[in-house]
Amino acid sequence: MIHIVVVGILVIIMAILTYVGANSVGLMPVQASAQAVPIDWMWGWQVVAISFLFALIVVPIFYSLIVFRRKKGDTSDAEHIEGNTPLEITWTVIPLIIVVAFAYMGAYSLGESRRITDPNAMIIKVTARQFSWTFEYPEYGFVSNELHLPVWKQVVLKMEAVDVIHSFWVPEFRVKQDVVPGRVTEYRITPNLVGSYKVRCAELCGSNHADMEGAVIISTQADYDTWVAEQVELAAAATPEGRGKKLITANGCIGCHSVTPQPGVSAPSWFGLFGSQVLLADGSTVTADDAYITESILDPAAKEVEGYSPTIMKPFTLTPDEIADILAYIKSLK
Ligand code: HEC
Ligand SMILES: [Cu+2]
Repeated sequence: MIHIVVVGILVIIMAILTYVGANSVGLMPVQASAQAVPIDWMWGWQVVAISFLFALIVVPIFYSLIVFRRKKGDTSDAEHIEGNTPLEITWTVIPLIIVVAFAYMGAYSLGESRRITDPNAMIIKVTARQFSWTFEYPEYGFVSNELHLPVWKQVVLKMEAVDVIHSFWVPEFRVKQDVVPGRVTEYRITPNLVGSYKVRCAELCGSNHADMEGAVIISTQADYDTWVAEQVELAAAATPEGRGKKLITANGCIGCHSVTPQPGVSAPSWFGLFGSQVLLADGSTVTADDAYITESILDPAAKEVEGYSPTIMKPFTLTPDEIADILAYIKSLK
């Protein structure tokens, strides 16, 4: 009897030490989503159960090894015990209760993590491929290889893979979701902690699976808005119009021309120019099409616009690509 009391006390001490030790090594990364709360709650109880079971096994083993060691010169056999019904019922029923309780807690925390749904959640499209992630912001029409999210705003990721099965996993968010070719899977999260995290692929997907990472940045609404504005600007600058707009500034065209309905300083406005009828100095008209605009840039004096001096604008030497970009920009002015 005394042994059972001593072992019981030792088990409790060992369980507490294991629990404190397990918690102090930081088994989990920081909690960065509202959905992580119910998951961490369940995980907390699992650490309690693990610590107790560990102590329950290890303490009796070491206690027996030390206290019931065979004495020197003792060659007798140990006592033979066969069957103990109450003990067998106990060690079947208690684990059964624990397993059923954890099954319930698992279902409950999964439900809790999905219950938090905001009908106005922001939607972002995620594409997974060997071996990278891309994020499309349909609201703004740009694509990024970093996932930026404002804190405390729910987001729904609509995810699709182009090749094989991947899995979207940000440990700090706790939730994980497979990304499957030919099917759109959803991942709903409410980030709640500003910081930089990483998305990893959690489904072995090929030779560089381990490098399939992407930056996930949770920022304040203001920082997020700044980033969105930058991306919108970058995306616009990457189009032919965007490049054309840069070229007309770089070449000084807007020093004379204007892009609003008002005429420029000493030259016609480009607003609504494309497709319009331009009155020339000799009284004839010409349609402002690709050919006319191209000619006007390369050889401004070829056709004299009524009311303007043909000698003000010097011919420009621009590559066909640059002219195409400028044309695209002029066409967009309407
Ligand atoms: C120094 C002032 C000046 C600059 C700089 C200048 N232009 Fe002009 N541009 C004019 C004037 C003046 C006219 C009209 C005279 C004419 O008939 O040739 C004109 C005419 C044009 C026309 C025909 C417009 C119409 O309404 O029919 C186009 C197109 C044009 N310029 C494009 C450009 C581009 C592109 C650049 C920069 C790469 C540029 N221009 C730079 C003064 C300028
Ligand atoms: Cu992958």
